[in-house]
Amino acid sequence: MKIRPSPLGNVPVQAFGTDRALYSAANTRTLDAVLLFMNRPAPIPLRTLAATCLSLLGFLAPASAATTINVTNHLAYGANIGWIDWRSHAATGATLTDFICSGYLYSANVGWLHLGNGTPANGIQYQNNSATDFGVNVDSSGNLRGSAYGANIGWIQFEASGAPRVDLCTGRFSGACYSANCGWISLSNTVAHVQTDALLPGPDTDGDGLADAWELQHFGSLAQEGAGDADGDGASNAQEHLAGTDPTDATRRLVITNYAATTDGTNTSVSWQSVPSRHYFIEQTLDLNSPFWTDLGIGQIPPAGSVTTRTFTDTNAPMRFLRVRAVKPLAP
Ligand SMILES: [Ca+2]
Ligand SMILES: [Ca+2]
Ligand SMILES: [Ca+2]
Repeated sequence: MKIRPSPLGNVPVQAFGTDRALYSAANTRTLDAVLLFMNRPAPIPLRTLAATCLSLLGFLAPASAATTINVTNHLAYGANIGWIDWRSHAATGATLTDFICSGYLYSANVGWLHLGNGTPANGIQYQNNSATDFGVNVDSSGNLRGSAYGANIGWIQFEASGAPRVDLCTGRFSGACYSANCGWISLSNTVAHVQTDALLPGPDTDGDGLADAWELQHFGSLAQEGAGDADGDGASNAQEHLAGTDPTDATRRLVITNYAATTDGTNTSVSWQSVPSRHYFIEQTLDLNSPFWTDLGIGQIPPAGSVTTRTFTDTNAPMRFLRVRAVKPLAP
């Protein structure tokens, strides 16, 4: 097996420029908070109004192209080839977006491994049907699927049998990928694992606040605008983009689906639609005329499937308003 004497020499110069262009195009944007109000039970001493909202947290553009892999947790392991570094280089190491991986891994024993060039032909994900459109994709559940390539060892498959995956809330990898020449490569074991600090949104070339890949996946073009509401469900395209919901499915949006409270309002239960890639906060205010929203005290809530429910107790009050806020844990 040939070992390359100068690994950096294998990294095309073009890859640096491509990555910079890719991640500098996203724009800062704002978002109205309150999306929906639920009917409050009446008459009761404590009147509670529930709402959902989205957070802008973390949807700002990263300062520059760089690997998203964690400084501490960046090593995979193959019994036949040893350690593989996913943070092989600060600029060209592995980078993850909501849709794809790109960049280079490095093994002292087999050299550079390419995850993909970051520019899939269809603008969404690699098709893995040609030598110019290969790479590893990230699906909406965090599964890593596709093919990486090493000049010295050939294709490395990310497929269901090894269940390679990134946790969309923690960034931690699990499972394994497979090389016909080198065997299984574990992304997580008892002494090391790979972890990404962020899932980047990818480019927004038309500057409408919607990542291009997200627009293309859902609409097939970049014609939609953030302020539009393609499925007419009351949540704008931009709001659905932030909440991770389907902008073409009127049954899916960040919305409170069930609410219940005891007559004194001290015991309350709230359910809302949730997605795997978002965490949630329940916030309250006692006055909608000059609302000052505060966390209810539960803290950040991970999703529990397509619907998440929390039951909580609180003191009595003349009235109390609740809302659910979505955040993307791995926003850059
Ligand atoms: Ca866009
Ligand atoms: Ca909508
Ligand atoms: Ca929708």
